[in-house]
Amino acid sequence: METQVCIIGGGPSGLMLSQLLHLKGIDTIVLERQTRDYVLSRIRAGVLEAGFAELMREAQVGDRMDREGELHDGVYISSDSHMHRIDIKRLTGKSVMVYGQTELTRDLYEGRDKMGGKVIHEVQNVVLHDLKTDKPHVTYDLKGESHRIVCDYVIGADGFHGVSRKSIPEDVLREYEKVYPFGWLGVLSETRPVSEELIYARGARGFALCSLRSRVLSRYYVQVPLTDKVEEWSDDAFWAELKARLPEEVAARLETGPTIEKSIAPLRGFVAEPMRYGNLFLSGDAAHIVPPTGAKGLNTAASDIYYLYHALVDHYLSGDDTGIDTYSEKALARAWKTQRFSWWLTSLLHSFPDTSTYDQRLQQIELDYLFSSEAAQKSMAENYVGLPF
Ligand code: RFL
Ligand code: PHB
Repeated sequence: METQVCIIGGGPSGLMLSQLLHLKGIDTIVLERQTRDYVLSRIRAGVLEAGFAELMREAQVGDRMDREGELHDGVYISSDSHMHRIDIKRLTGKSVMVYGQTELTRDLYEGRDKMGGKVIHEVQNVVLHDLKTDKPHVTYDLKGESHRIVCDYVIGADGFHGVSRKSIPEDVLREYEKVYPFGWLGVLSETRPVSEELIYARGARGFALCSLRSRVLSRYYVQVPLTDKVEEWSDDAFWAELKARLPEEVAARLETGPTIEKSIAPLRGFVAEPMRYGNLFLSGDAAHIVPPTGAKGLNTAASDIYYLYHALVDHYLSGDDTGIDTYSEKALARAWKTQRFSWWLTSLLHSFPDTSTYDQRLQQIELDYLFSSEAAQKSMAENYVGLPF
């Protein structure tokens, strides 16, 4: 088989790029290891930056998001019993869109189906070849048969555990990593959200987050030690811990019920450089991971796609390779800024084991400063709503 752009990974970044390029007449094939149902069963991100929502509309898959998603103009930060609202809309002129990754991925698959996009599921043993040449190729197995795709460019959109990043020689790739000494235990429950806007809560017992997917579906998280096992957390224990970390008046109105999903995700910051090797371009989690505080993971994947989309359109439609040649530099500059923001918000709101009293006081002072300074709030708001692409 032949195509112009072979995309490894049918997660949100791979599908979005495929959809956008198709609309400009550029041919792509997406190779995905899992079934579609499996990809759609993953509960992940929930908050989209304004720029991402715009990209969904440009990809002609934004209608349901605009109908069912919720625009949020602010976010709460609580510290023990004190609640402070950061007025994102007033400070930046923009809002964020609350719309789940599951829904957005479903919309992208439907968009691909409608346009006859080529997405091949359940591929195995994907191997990238000749990346330094003008005609790289990708081999894979499907139902016991071997296949080969010849292309101009390979896009590594295959997540943190994919093959693409590992195809870059060790003496070229540099990796930067920060592993946090805790994880997030998250649940989804068919209950009315405790707050119309998200609450990021810092408390003596650790961090908690109140988020939502709709008026009747809540998403909550609590910080837990890495040694905790999800099976050891009963629903009752989860609700009790969440309540203990929220301001009393919020805890008092928390609606509880059976959880329909429960999982623990470790927190990590990771960046791989460069994001280009020959004619392979990495995007999204294949190149960088952030801790979920601040909801930047999926949004940073989207900014990579924005740069790649424009770079490839300029190459194919105008013969201009500037975007291709500057992709790694531009994407990394923005990805590092989201690392900084996620690290800052994580450091501000979590309890760190073995922390000194000096560090605890500094954390409190940093929060006091945020609550009292318009400039500090503006800085937080501009990062939360999304830095420009
Ligand atoms: P994805 O979504 O991981 O998709 C990559 C796709 O590639 C496939 N794949 C392969 N396909 C072919 N051959 C191979 N060898 C392959 N290896 C892998 C995989 O099956 C998959 O379908 O990466 P993408 O598209 O870059 O999107 C990134 C986002 O998914 C990610 O940044 C966010 O979900 C991160 N994240 C969160 N971000 C937020 O902004 N807010 C959140 O609340 C949030 N929660 C989370 C998260 C990530 C999690 N992970 C990765 C464990 C919660 C979790 C549990
Ligand atoms: C979520 O709704 O899953 C969510 C929201 C905000 C975050 C992380 C996760 O910072």
